[in-house]
Amino acid sequence: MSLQRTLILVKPDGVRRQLVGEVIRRIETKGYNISELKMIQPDRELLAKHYAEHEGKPFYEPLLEFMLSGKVVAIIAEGHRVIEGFRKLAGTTDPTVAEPGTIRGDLACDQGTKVVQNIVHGSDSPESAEREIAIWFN
Ligand code: DAT
Ligand code: MG
Repeated sequence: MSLQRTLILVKPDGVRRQLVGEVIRRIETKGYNISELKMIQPDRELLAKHYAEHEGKPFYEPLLEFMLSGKVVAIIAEGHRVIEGFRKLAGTTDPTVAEPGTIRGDLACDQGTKVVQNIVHGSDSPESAEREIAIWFN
């Protein structure tokens, strides 16, 4: 068994809607271990690094504005295949069509905003996870 780490964020919509506990509950009951956790108000510089891959896309500016709109809970979760496992728990990007049973499918829907607000972020590969953990937890 090889331990893997992933970076999970409860985004400002999740914090505003008091879903932090619900997201943590789903991570823990699935069987993953939370090794670090903090609440922070990210600044633009941190978010530009985190979302560098999306720079230039039509939703990039709305995405940064949304992520700047409130506090975020940053979590490092550990477990065997946790990157894949949390992405599955989160559901697909568009919450309107995310499967019921997933965080996004159960707790969010598209509100017609310029950027999709979907409660959580989860790293998508081991390389992204290590890069993102370094950004959020120095
Ligand atoms: P994910 O968060 O599922 O990894 P992503 O990395 O492609 O998705 O995009 C980051 C966030 O940007 C995503 O959670 C919601 C928003 N987003 C992505 N694609 C979008 C689109 N086509 N229109 C509006 N918002 C979008
Ligand atoms: Mg992504």
